[in-house]
Amino acid sequence: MSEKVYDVSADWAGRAHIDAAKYGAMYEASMRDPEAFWAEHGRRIDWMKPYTRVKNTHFGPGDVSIRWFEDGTTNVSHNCVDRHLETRGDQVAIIWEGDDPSESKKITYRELHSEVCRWANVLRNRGVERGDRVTLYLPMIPEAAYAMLACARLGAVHSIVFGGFSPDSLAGRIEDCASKMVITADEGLRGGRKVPLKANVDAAIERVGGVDHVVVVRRTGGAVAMTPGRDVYYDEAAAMVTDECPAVEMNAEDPLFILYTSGSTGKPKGVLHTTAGYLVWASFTHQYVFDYHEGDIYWCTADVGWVTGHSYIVYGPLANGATTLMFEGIPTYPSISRFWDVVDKHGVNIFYTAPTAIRSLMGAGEDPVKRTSRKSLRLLGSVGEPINPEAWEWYHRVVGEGRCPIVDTWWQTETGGILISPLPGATKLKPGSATLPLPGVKPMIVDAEGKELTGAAEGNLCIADSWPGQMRTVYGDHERFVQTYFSTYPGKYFTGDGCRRDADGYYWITGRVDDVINVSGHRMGTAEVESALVAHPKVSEAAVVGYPHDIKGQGIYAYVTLMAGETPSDDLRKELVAWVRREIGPIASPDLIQFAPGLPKTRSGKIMRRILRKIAEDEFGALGDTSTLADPAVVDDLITNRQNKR
Ligand code: 6R9
Repeated sequence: MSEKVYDVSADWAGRAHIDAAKYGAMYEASMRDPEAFWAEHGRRIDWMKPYTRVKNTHFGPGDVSIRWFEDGTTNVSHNCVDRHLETRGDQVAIIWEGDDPSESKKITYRELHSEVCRWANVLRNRGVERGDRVTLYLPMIPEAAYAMLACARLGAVHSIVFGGFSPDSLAGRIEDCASKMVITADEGLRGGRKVPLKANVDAAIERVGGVDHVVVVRRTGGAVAMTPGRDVYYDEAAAMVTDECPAVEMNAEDPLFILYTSGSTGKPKGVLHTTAGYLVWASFTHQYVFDYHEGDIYWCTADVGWVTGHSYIVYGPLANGATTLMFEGIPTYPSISRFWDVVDKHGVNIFYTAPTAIRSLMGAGEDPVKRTSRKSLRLLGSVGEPINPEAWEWYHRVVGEGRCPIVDTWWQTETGGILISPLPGATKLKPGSATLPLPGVKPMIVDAEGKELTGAAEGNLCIADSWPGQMRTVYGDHERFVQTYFSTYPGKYFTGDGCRRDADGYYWITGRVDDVINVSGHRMGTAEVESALVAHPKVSEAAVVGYPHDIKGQGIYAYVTLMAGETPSDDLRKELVAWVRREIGPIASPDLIQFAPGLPKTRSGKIMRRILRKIAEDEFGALGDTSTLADPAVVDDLITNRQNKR
């Protein structure tokens, strides 16, 4: 816990959209009269038919339904593209920086319009209509943004699957939302290595039916199998269509996209975001949190496969007419200075990344940073997991040379955009704290029984009322939405995060309190990894927990009980890691596997994860009450054979 406070500098307070007084007034207005506040701010996007109703939201008990601007109509693609043509048609919309530093290009808003329309026509010619689901499995190339905006233009609902997911994971997501079309590339390129995207799509489609069309972008030009009648190269299809395509008039509450995310139980949930509220939230938060001004070069290093890429590479920045940088590669290729080389090459002013990247670069020392200029940088951002004060200070002192404020932005796939964050011209910074709620956001800390804790307190983080960017439902399963988010503490949205509020009202997120682990800023459900492990023929039982990891934040620790007759070995460990990578994807690889003859269970057979977590965390003295264990001896064995002892 750091007690250091960084004041807002005078030039920031003077130049920013929002200073401390304005933040206070906006926050107060948004709490006093949300209707009036959002009636005003909803106008930041273009409407085809203006709304007359602003907020119609219910958190239960009973009715859980969330509607914003519900009688208005608009189109997201119009807002991110067409409406900028008159004022900034020749301004760069997207700077693309390839995996290889020799490859980069700039796409103006006028070119973006032409590309998006062409894409929309290719999709429409293959039967994509309003409401249809389209799965995207793409590398970080401009075509990812074109395809997203083309779906939005037609009113189709995109579901992006991160390119690091396995064919099985992809198949599950295609099936869950019944996509008839998949958009992919021949191969991806990351850190000089090829990713067989099209081959993965083929393998996924073998497992699920219903996909009529696969559109393939040529990225590497590598040879891939093409199924006649089903598969088409994008460039060949695009040559047959025009670059004019009207944007379909959509209702504010029509679905915009589905994004699958891991929870504590079951398979990943299809988080559903809708049209207008989402876009208002993405653009409002992008402008104010990053203090975006006309002409700024803005770079978010996320992948479009995650929500950060949706809201802060594509929708928020483009709705604001910004220049957004899209990076195909990784921070360490071809050298560990790559991030800062790209900053210098394109004159980046605003830079937004994840703590795990900062921690891994920190490990290589200051020289790779210091041999670059970085004088264009004005603001730094952090997202995905708590940033430890050491990494914060390094980011501030070394990367930002002490002159750039850091916005530590707390939010979730479910929230659509940032909810708790400093505003750089308004908020004093405390390293490690996400600081204060944005206007329109009402955080509440509750104890285990759901009682609200006021003042300085630590407990579970809920949000007491709706904001426009909130998810609307779990695709195809509204009951699961209600159960997951509104039943633990009835009448409140429960985030799944633990949180402390200090005497200044600052929020410090302490991490997940459910069975979700956060590996390098990516959410992983322990239940998913467990079910992958027990699917292996030699495994009888598995329990997975998180443990502190210097670079990744949390690592994946798996306790595995083998079938009778199987012998533990390092080879089997490797085999199980490879198995999980194949089942879910590389991001789910267990870091440590401990073979355990038995798992600690209650007499009724429930695995006592609390004990497994403590052992993985090396806190043997704090196992708590073990009197309900069916067989206390298993704990001694677990401690004796703990992996990676410190
Ligand atoms: C945007 C995103 C959400 C979970 C969230 C929390 C953790 C994200 C954070 C943070 C502390 C921050 N998280 N940002 N924890 N400080 N600034 O990451 O969405 O992938 O859904 O993850 O990530 O635990 O609940 P998502």
